[in-house]
Amino acid sequence: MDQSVDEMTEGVPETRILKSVCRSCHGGCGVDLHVTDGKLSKVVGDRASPLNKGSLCPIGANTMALVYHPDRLKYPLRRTGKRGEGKWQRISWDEALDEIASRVQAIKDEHGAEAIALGTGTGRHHIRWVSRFAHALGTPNWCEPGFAQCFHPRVNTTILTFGDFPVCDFTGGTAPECIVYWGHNPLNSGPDGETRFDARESLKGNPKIIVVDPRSTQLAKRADIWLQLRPGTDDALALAMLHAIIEEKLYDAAFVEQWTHGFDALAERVRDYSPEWAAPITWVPAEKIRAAARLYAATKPSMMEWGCAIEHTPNCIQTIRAISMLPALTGNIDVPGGWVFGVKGLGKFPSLIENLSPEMNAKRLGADRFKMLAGEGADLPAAHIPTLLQAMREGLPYPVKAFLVFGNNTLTTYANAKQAYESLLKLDLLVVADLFMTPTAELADIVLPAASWPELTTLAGLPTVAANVIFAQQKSVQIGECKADEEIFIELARKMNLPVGTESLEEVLEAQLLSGGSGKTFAELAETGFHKLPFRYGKYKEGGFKTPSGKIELYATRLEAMGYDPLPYYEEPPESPLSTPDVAKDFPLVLTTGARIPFFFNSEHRQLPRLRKAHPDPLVEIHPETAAPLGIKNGDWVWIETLRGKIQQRAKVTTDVDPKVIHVEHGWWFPEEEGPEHGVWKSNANMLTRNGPPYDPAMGTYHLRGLLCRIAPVLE
Ligand SMILES: Nc1nc2c(c(=O)[nH]1)N[C@H]1C(S)=C(S)[C@@H](COP(=O)(O)OP(=O)(O)OC[C@H]3O[C@@H](n4cnc5c(=O)[nH]c(N)nc54)[C@H](O)[C@@H]3O)O[C@H]1N2
Ligand SMILES: Nc1nc2c(c(=O)[nH]1)N[C@H]1C(S)=C(S)[C@@H](COP(=O)(O)OP(=O)(O)OC[C@H]3O[C@@H](n4cnc5c(=O)[nH]c(N)nc54)[C@H](O)[C@@H]3O)O[C@H]1N2
Ligand code: SF4
Ligand SMILES: [Mo]
Repeated sequence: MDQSVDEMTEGVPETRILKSVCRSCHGGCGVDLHVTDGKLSKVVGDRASPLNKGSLCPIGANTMALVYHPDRLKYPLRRTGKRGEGKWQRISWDEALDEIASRVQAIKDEHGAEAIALGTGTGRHHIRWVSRFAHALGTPNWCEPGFAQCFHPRVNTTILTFGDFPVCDFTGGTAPECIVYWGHNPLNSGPDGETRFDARESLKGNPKIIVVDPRSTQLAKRADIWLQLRPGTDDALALAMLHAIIEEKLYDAAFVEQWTHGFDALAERVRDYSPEWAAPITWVPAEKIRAAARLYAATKPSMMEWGCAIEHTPNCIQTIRAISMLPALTGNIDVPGGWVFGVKGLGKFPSLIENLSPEMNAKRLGADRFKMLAGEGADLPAAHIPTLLQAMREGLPYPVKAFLVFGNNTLTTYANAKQAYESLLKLDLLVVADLFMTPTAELADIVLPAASWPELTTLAGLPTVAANVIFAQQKSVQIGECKADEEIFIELARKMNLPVGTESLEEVLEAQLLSGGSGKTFAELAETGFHKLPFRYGKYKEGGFKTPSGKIELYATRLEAMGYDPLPYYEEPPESPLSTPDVAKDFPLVLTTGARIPFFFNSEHRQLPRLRKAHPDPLVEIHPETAAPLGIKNGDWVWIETLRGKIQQRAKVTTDVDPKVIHVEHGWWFPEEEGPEHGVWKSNANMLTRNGPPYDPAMGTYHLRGLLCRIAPVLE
């Protein structure tokens, strides 16, 4: 019997599909959020999205488990017991925001706005809102553990070298002939400005591959040349490759002549940095370095895929400078299939930095020393974390009394975790907004429940900074009383009667769209979820590069003006077999940390059952020749110890690392273990790392990869 359509659909719940973008990593995969009867019913990849073409990685595919996790924070909480005692009282948003507003105001009145610091995590949807709120409050002190250690060193360094931030040309349709993966494993990391799916697709044309990595990754196994260097010595390797390319005249002479500044000075600088000089430092044979230089220079177009490993040692600015000169000397700049410059689909975000007086800007912690992090050399200046922690602990150079943290698990991702802990304990006010009760949130006075990405509306532009694809993020559901960080900032600014920063979210988003290149309103963008802007290559040919000389500055005049060396040079990491042989006697192995795990994002996702099942324990990689004499077998718990402390991880005995190298995973805590610590001291890589000087002279970068350690079996 025939049924009417109305009869057939009666009782069937109605599903709406909202276009959005996954923000569980930096990647930005387009998604369809299915909403049925007010609940999120399905999250699937958007086939139309140019960045993922319908795919989702394991983390994205577990979004429902994140959104509806029973342990999500759902209401604001006020501490009732002693700090860290784990006693909480549910309060209303009004009470929470009133209390934060009045306590922040009291600290500001007594100690000045600079006594209030804001913290956040890497590449979050709200990262720019954190600095905006800080500036609206009048404080220059906001920070993010990646600013001196991740991505921003590359952004700031390339801006002064090339006038803009280069990205790999993934969406232009030209396959690269050669790809260099330098301290970077995008098949696992869904990294800054691309998705792991772009990375996979760029391999389809079967390019030549060069991998610079101390570990034999999937890419290293597939590589034409794998340069297995000693952790922390990337700069020496890059300088030696530059030496070989210049000495053997493998560079693009016409491009260099017309479009670079300071070639002769560079040639002079790298004269002594021969592959033979680099071999004992890097552990890579000289002939292999030359072979890599030859293959790289001869194969075009070529992409330089670089990652955060090059930013995890002091002297990172010069490392980045040296590596970035490889594409520059070979003319792989702004060409199809090479490095390109984005088209800025979004206008500049209103950071409100103009609200700070020059005197207040100068007070930013670290601004006196690290001008590329905290001063005039930074695209968006941020405070230097070790200096900030000192200000919390010792009140020097001035006291910091309040820390408002929006999306960072400080105890896991800051170097020297124990010292970070001691610093937080000295605060008068700690506020943490997060999805879960992390070990850091456990130390707070007030905990705020943050909305996760499918629960909020905002804009995203990717690749980050370059943004040739822009996305609308759309709120699909409301979980408990969770609020988007953006909304929390606006409400706090209004409660505190701040002179700026009180506009509505809609006003800010529309203004940013209007001043970008897309011509779209938010509603128009939301219909398709994303918009791809047309690309143009060789833009520099019209007006030159946006540097003082109009050319690519091999010799960086802006670095020179800030008082730093305008040419790259090598400096041995401050703790290493060569620089501290005394330490190496007791700690003979070289430690590297934090290669990305495909199932977790930094310290997140350990509570999501399917992801945790895929990777239940923290793993330390040890070569069989190193493990055997100590009686360590695959799967055993192992002590890893440095001058700072010791932790346990489970042994993965593997020939993928050099016998002298140990790799530990980062970001570990155990949400299933009892609070307030939740096992944060057991396997935390940052119990091992160091955050003391010397830092990168321009960026303040500290040391996460290439330290000294020893290992021992854990005896039951
Ligand atoms: N799934 C997932 N994705 C992520 C993250 C995550 O936690 N999980 N984190 C995000 C973040 S914050 C970032 S910065 C990116 C990072 O992502 P990537 O830039 O890809 O960096 P990593 O995976 O940390 O490290 C890449 C490689 O560096 C190697 N390495 C270790 N020490 C050295 C060294 O001294 N020199 C060189 N040349 N190589 C070294 C490691 O063996 C590893 O294979 O990923 C982002 N995406
Ligand atoms: N030893 C070692 N340490 C490292 C690294 C390493 O390789 N080795 N890598 C470094 C690098 S490159 C980086 S970028 C940093 C990363 O450090 P961070 O980016 O600070 O990462 P997490 O500490 O994991 O903090 C993320 C927190 O944000 C919460 N969160 C997620 N979404 C939201 C949201 O929308 N709103 C709010 N309010 N909270 C949210 C999560 O639940 C989690 O607790 O770590 C650095 N630390
Ligand atoms: S790669 Fe990143 S953006 Fe894409 S689905 Fe995975 S977590 Fe989400
Ligand atoms: Mo990062």
